[in-house]
Amino acid sequence: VTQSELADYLQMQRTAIDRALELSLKIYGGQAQAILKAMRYGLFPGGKRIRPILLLAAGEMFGAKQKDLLPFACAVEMIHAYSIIHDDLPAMDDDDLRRGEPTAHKVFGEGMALLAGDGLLTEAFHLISGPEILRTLPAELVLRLIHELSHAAGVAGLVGGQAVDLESENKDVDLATVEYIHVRKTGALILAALRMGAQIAGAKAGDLRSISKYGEYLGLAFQIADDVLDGLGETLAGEGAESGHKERRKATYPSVVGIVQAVERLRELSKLCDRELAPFGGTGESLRAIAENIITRAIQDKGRATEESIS
Ligand code: GRG
Repeated sequence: VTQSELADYLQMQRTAIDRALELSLKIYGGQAQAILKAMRYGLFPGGKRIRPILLLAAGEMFGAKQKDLLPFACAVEMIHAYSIIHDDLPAMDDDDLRRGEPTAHKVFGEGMALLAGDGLLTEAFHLISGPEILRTLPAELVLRLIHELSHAAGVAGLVGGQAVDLESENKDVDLATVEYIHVRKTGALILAALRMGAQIAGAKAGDLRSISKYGEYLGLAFQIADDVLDGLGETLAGEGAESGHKERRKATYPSVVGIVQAVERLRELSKLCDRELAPFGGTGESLRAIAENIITRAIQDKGRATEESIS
């Protein structure tokens, strides 16, 4: 697919996800309006929506209907939104800006931001365990999906990765620790999204294994690409355009192995993603194009900068 076809595809999926997210919070009324406003602030306008898009792409690739996938896609995005709200709090990354706008605690106060994150995390599981889901999917499958998602969100995933990240601040860490953090803090939810989509579609065990491998490579590549694009190998985390005043040293791939090695690792991960998708031929095209878009953008950007500095 061309870049413009991919852009259209991503936009179409984003529109479907946004609509489903809107509807999922409409069920609450009355006194909960203040907390709902803070939760919605974390969700809208949102970012790239890459995790729910990956869930839809993996599910549709194996023939699932979008309407069966959407609640799970929303749940994944709600967990992402919660993690961002909490990550921005003064006790964590202490950021004033997110996606160019004031962070949730700057607008609603720390208490309400904390609750908005708690609300989104809880709502994610409420949404995918409701009676409407059980009308279309077998309870055993739904239970497995809930188990996988909570695994990715918990100590084995987001929370565990974030904890080691917090402990590693301002310390010299090795590459193994950086990968440990990335795989959990960033990779786990990406992997879970892909696996959930494939399982809702009833993908065969071998196909699920390939998608999982692709997910592991993409999850790691996503964080390395993010750090490479942020130039975190050269500057202190938090010094970037978004926050402006924080001076904490963060464990990143480029800061440990250097930008050239980080870009090399991205190239390697890109090949590995392609290798896992090759057996699917044209059916795997959306996942292939998404990986290429994430990885190649960072390679091109930094590759150019590095070549210029060498020559
Ligand atoms: C348990 C109190 C408590 C907090 C936990 C789990 C957690 C907070 C934070 C995990 C955090 C985190 C921010 C991971 C970073 C992953 C990452 C690369 C985020 C940026 O993702 P994008 O680029 O963002 O998909 P957009 O803006 O597109 O949504």
